[in-house]
Amino acid sequence: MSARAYLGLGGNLGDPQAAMAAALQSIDAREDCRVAAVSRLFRTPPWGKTDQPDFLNACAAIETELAPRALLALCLETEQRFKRVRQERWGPRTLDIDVLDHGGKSYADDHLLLPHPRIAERAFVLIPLCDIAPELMIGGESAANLAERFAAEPIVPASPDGGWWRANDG
Ligand code: PH2
Ligand code: MG
Ligand code: MG
Repeated sequence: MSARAYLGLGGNLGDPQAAMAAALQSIDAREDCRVAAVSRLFRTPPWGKTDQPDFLNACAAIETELAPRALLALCLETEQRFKRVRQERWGPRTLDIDVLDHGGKSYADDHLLLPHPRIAERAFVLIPLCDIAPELMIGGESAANLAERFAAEPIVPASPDGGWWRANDG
């Protein structure tokens, strides 16, 4: 039984676009995962710890046979694999992949809470998510409704469409 899951990707160190693209290609190459849709890339101001470079962020829809915890494990493995620059001591990161939602279900264990509990606070997640899943319900509200509050945020498209992650080796 496959489920539609949503991932949030980001990075602000090294070449985050290349790291995110390589990560999505490797996930798509698996038998048990298919990348079904990818948002545009967005340049986003740092959230939380603000004295660090802007991030690039995107969201992806994955059709997957993996259960929530197995998908989390894949995301963490993939982060490790495509981190090209040594992690600095605070904040900045080359590649972060978060599970946002898995089949619209609630899930909780010691390592994973779904839907991701901070989506509604994060313009850098909601605005990319609206490219691919404006109707996705998060805590009783659609991604599109939640994103309206962030209309004034300086979150700028950094690619014309969602094709930025595909290999361009012809
Ligand atoms: N990720 C963080 C902390 N802050 N800010 C933006 N704009 N984008 C991120 O992906 C991000 C962040 C920790 O995962
Ligand atoms: Mg994160
Ligand atoms: Mg993370």
